[in-house]
This record gives sequence, structure tokens and C-alpha cells, in this order.
Amino acid sequence: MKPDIWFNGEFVSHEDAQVHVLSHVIHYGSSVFEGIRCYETERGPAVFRLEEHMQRLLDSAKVYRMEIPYTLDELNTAVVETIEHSGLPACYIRPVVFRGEGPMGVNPLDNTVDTAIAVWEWGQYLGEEALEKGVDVEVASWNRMAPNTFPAMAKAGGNYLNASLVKMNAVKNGKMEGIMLTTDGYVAEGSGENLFLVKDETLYTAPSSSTILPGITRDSVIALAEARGYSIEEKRIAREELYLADELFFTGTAAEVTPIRTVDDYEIGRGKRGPVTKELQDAFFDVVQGGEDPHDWLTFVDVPEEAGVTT
Ligand code: PPE
Repeated sequence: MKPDIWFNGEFVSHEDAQVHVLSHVIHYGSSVFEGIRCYETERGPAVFRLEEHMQRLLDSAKVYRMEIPYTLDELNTAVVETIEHSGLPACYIRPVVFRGEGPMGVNPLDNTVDTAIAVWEWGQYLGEEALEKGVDVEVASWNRMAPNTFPAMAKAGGNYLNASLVKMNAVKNGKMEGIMLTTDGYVAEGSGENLFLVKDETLYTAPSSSTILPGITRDSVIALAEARGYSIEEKRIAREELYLADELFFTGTAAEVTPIRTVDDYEIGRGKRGPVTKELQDAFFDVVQGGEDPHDWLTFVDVPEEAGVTT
């Protein structure tokens, strides 16, 4: 049985969480969403950076002039309740806000704004051995959107048409992921991950002006690296810097901290997970699995015994 879905303030069964085919979102991609992970710890399920994710959801909605009828606190509570209700010890959480029923046509202003929160179990995003062995990736032939075309900082459903072109090509080419460049040719990010480069013990990552999604895992890894004495520079990165890096890794909620072992068949460093990547990966997993949490990144969830699904 799949867990119930929180839908506009109520729990409905997985099967009953439906939308109409004439919903605005189906035709025009008008949704904003989040991806959050909840980890199993000795103190119960713990959500990683809940508040920051839900604030980004509100920010994405603001850009698209969607009025969500819930406050940040109400949304945070709804996420926690959805996890409690599911009874899952660990899960991926997908809050989504979309333009629903109303008039047809591009103008969304008179369509409903619907909110749903789903949870499911999600293993390693980039393959079973990815975290340890690293992944083989390519530079995508599709660019990330140009500034002033789509707002890159909004995590909007429509953006992922571009992302899925990148991902499909990568898969067809036998790679795990594609790295997108900006329209002026600098490194941006993966189809669903930010990217870090290590060169001579310094970390580099693309700035928000390189049309990236400002990732919450990216922000977390920056904090963890700073705490370990690394210097981190947000700077424009040229394509060939990828090939010449000592280490490369992706960050993202789904991807967590995933090493990259080749790009366009160039071996990165020694073609396996490097020491800096390993150190930051360990630091990340230590926090999310309930170790020391100096930044207060975890929200603990109580799972009542009667949790489960409605019948
Ligand atoms: N860039 C993009 C384009 C992106 O989609 C994500 C998350 C990130 C960067 C990393 O952001 P953050 O999760 O805040 O560290 N991608 C989500 C969706 C993946 C999917 O296939 O769906 C995710 O990781 O949840």
C-alpha cells in the first residue's frame, strides 16, 4: 500500500489523489515543487532542512504569482504530519503546488492553486554504486535556460522539460547524467544536481548568476567544507576546467553527494571518488543520519504506532 497524500489540507489515498486533464498545469507546466529527504536516525525520522525547502517553495510560488493559502509554518507542519501518517522511517518528500482547474488558456490568474505533499521511499538517485564508485557523465548539448527566459531560481515544473531532454540524452548515450552549460558556455549544473569542482584543495562551484537552482545541499556542503577549513569560491567555471579537475561531485537532495568519475570519457583525477569528496560526503551523512547537528538542520518526526494508510 502506498502512503496517503496530503491534498489541499486533507489526507487522501494514493489512488484518489487525482487532477483533471484540463488542469492548467497539464497544458502549461505551471507547478512549483520541492524535494526533501527524511532520514532514519536513532531518534526517529529526521527531515533535512525542512524550513529552507519550504521557504524555497514559497519563493518559487511568488515568482509565478501563485498564492498558496498556507503559511510556512502550516506547510512545515503538513510535511511532518504526512511523514507521521505514512509510518515510513525514511522517505523522500515531494511537496507540489500547481495551477488546477479554471479557464483554459495561458493566463493562469483565475485557475486554482492546489497543494499536495507526497512521500515515498527513494534509494540512490544516480545508481546503486554511485556514492562509492562515482558516475560517468557528459556535458549536455542542451543548455540551461538563458537569464530572462525562465527564472532559474524558481523550482518550477516547466523547467524540467529542459532537464528531461538533458537526462534522456545522457541515458541514451550510456551516461548517468548531463552537465548543462549556460548559454554563454560556462558550467551551470546537472539536470537535477549542483556541481562542485576540487582543484588544489580548493572548492569551486558556479554562482547563482550561472542560472543554477540555488541548492540546499550545495549550501550545506559549503558550510561543511568551510567548517573543515577549505576555501570555497563561487566562480564561473569553463568547460575544460571540468576535465582538468582533481575531483568533481554532484550535490542534491536526491543525489546527496555523488562523485563524478568521468566527464565526456575524460577521467577526473584518478577516475574514482577523491579524498575531499569522501570527507564531505562523510560529513554530510554524519549530520543527516543523526550525528552532531550544529546548524540545527534536522527536524525530528514522531511516528505513532497506528501510522499507516487509510483503507
Ligand atoms: N539543480 C536542479 C536543477 C535540481 O533539480 C536540484 C534538485 C538541485 C540543483 C539541487 O538542489 P537541492 O535539492 O536543494 O540540493 N533536484 C531535485 C529533483 C530530482 C528529481 O529527479 O525529481 C531533488 O534532488 O530532489
